[in-house]
Amino acid sequence: MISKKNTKKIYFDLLKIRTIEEIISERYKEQEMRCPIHLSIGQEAIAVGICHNLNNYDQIVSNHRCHAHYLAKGGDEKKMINEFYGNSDGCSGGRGGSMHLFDQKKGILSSVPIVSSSIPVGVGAGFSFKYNKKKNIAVIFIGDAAIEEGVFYESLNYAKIFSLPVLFVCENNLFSCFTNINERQPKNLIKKISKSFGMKTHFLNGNNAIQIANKSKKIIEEIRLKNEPQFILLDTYRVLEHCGPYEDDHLNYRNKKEIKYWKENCPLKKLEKILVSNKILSKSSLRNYRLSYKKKYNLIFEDCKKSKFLGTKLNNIKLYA
Ligand SMILES: Cc1ncc(C[n+]2csc(CCOP(=O)(O)OP(=O)(O)O)c2C)c(N)n1
Repeated sequence: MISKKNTKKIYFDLLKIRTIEEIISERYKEQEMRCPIHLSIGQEAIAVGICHNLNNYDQIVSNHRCHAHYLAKGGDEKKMINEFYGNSDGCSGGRGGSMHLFDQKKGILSSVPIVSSSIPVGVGAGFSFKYNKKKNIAVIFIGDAAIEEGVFYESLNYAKIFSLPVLFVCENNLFSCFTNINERQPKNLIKKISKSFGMKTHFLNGNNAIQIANKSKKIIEEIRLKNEPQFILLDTYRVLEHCGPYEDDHLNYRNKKEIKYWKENCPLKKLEKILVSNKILSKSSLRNYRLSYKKKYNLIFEDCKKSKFLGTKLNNIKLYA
C-alpha cells in the first residue's frame, strides 16, 4: 500500500509534469523553442508510477516522447527547458532538443528519437549491472509502435537468454502517429510477444498512478532479486497531437467518443479525486498548488527564454506551430 506521504509525492510529480507540458503547449507558438515536441499529456501516470520505485543508480532509457520519463526520474527541469530553447545550459548542451534528454546523475541514460533504437541501449545497461554484480535495474520505456522493429525482438531475446535485470514498459496509446494499432498489428500481439519469450508479463491501467506504483514495486523488487527481465504493458492515451502543442480532434483519425473517454480518465483528475475523498488534500489546496506550480514554472521558462543561445539559433527559420 502507498502511504499518504507517497500519494502526495506521486501527485506532485504528476502535477509538475502536467504543468511543464501545459506551459510548453502555451509557449510553443512564440517560436522560441528550437525543436519539435512530443507531449505526454494524459500518459504521465506511467512514468511517475514506475519511477517512484527506482533509485538514482537504476537507469532508464526513453524515446521521442521523453519529457515525463525525464522529469519523473528526477531530471533537472531547468536543464530540460534550456534544452528546448537551444541554450548551452541545456542537458545536451542545447544541441539535442526535446528528444535527447539525459541526466547522468539521475540515471537517465538516454532518450532516442529513432523508434526502438533505445531498446538495446537499455538491455546493455542491464548487462552492465549484471556483469558488475550491481543490484540495479534498467527500465526501457517504449511506445506500442516500437515492437514493429526487429531490434525489439533481438533485445527481448538477449535480455531473457542472459537473465538481465531489465524492465520493459510498453505504453500503448493506441496510435503510431495517425495509425491505429488495429491497422498495424494482429490483435493482442504485444501481450503475446513478451510471453512467448518466457517473460513475466503484466497488464496495467496506464492512467492510474497509484496502482502502477503499487504493482510495479513488487515487479521491480523481483527483478533486482532474481536478475530476470519482465514486461509491463499499459493502456493509455495521448490527448494532444502526435508532435506539437495542439489538440487534433478535427483530423478525425481518432474517434470522438474515444477521446472523450480518455479525457475523462485523466490521471491527474483521477488522483485529485482520491486525494480529496481521503481528505489528504482539500479542493482549495489543490487549486492553490496548481496556481503556484504554474507561476513557478512559467518563471523558469521566461528565464530560460532569455538565456544565451549556443549560437545555433536559426532566426529566419519558422518552426511549424
Ligand atoms: C525507425 C523510425 N521510424 C519512423 C520514425 C518516425 N516516428 C516518430 S514517432 C513515431 C510513432 C511512434 O509511435 P509509438 O512508438 O507508439 O510512440 P507514441 O508516439 O505513440 O508515443 C514514428 C513512426 C522514427 N522516428 N524512427
